[in-house]
Amino acid sequence: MSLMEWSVVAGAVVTIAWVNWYFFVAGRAPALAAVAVTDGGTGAAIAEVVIMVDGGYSPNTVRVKVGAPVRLVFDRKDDSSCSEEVVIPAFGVRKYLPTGARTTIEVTAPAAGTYPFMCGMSMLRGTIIADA
Ligand SMILES: [Cu+2]
Repeated sequence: MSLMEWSVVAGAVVTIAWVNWYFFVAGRAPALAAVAVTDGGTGAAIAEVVIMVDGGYSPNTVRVKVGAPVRLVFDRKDDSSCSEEVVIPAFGVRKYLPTGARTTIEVTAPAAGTYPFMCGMSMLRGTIIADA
């Protein structure tokens, strides 16, 4: 093959690699451990994690401890009607998220397992993973 042909092949390989990375790796925000902060009122440690809502949830996976209350702070940036509501079925939560504001939802996982959360239409999705 000529140098020109080799460079076309190399370009295609790089493009394919990038596309795979973009869709299969970059799109998945890493699981983020909930950060413990101290509750000023009771002095008890409570985990808190900020989840940015902007066409999706970032991070979209949150790790929590079974039996420990955790504050999910939804920080909504976009104004698409899709993300205006967040639903956490396992906890009976359905909450409106105003754009440009932080909405705090406190949950306590009763048992180890995964608890999905999603927008009102189940298009945007995230997962709470509870470990003992
Ligand atoms: Cu939606």
